[in-house]
Amino acid sequence: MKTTTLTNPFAEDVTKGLTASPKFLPSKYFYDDRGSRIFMEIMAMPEYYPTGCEFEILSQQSPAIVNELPFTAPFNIIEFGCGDGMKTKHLLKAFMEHGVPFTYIPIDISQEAIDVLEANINLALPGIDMQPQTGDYFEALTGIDSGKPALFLFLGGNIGNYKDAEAIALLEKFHTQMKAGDMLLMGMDLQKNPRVIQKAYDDSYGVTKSFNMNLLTRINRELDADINLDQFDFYCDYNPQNGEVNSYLVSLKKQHVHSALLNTTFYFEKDELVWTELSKKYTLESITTLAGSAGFNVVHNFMDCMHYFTDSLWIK
Ligand code: AVJ
Repeated sequence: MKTTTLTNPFAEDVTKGLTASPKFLPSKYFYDDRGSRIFMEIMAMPEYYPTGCEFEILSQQSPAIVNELPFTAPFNIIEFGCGDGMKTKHLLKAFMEHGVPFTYIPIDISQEAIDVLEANINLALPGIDMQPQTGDYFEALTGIDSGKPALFLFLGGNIGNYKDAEAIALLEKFHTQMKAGDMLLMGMDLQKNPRVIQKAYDDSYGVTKSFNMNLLTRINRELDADINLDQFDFYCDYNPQNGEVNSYLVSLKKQHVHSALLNTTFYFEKDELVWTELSKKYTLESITTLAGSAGFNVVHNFMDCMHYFTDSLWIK
């Protein structure tokens, strides 16, 4: 086997996922440069309500969120997967008006995202004390002054991509990095009329389809494969009984695809599924349970006026 395949997590995960039964591809690989642009198109669709809901919460309720925080001495605001900062900026503005000094530490895997965020935030909030970090969430944390109280931010509903056991494991990692009295604000999508959720994930423009198909484009480009995109379709379904949106690629015929880089052939049956993403929807009750499983208490749920989405404030 070529050494590149041993040190390339994408190559390893694709090999694992496409030889498994049932097949899967991890949703974190959606976000190469093209995938990130397609995700911005998704966020701009009126059917994809979470973005607008969280924007409403943070633009209207940031002063109320600030009021729930007990910090009276300088503290850190540490944001995981910060994106472009357009939503966070409202919260930071409320903290600046509140007057207790803080350092804003956004962490993202993408240098491009950090550069855009830094420019946006400096323009909107001149004089803010900001120390952006690029890289892995937990590696970045090791360089931070942990003596100060901290507010952790995990916005956008990204926790919904994790199965329950994985979500608890991630939250326990957050918990280990926090001191008693530190807080976590988590964006979480709520269960609602199933049609509303179905429309947000199975849009008629085909944007979510191309978001998923981009995984195949990435395999072709990065693993030198010969996948014919016309031979695959996209399918997704929302199950209101367990709150899960599951997304899939579907092989439209019995076929095989070859990766020259991996020197491997992958076999697909007609109508075989490749699971690509879980987007979990919560109830206020399941949020309390999840928080408790990871050692947190829920302080308050800040919801939009439709009660579609919550920024859930937790304390250690
Ligand atoms: C970025 C993980 C919050 O699950 O709603 C959007 C990604 N997938 N449409 C979500 C996504 C399909 C999104 N998150």
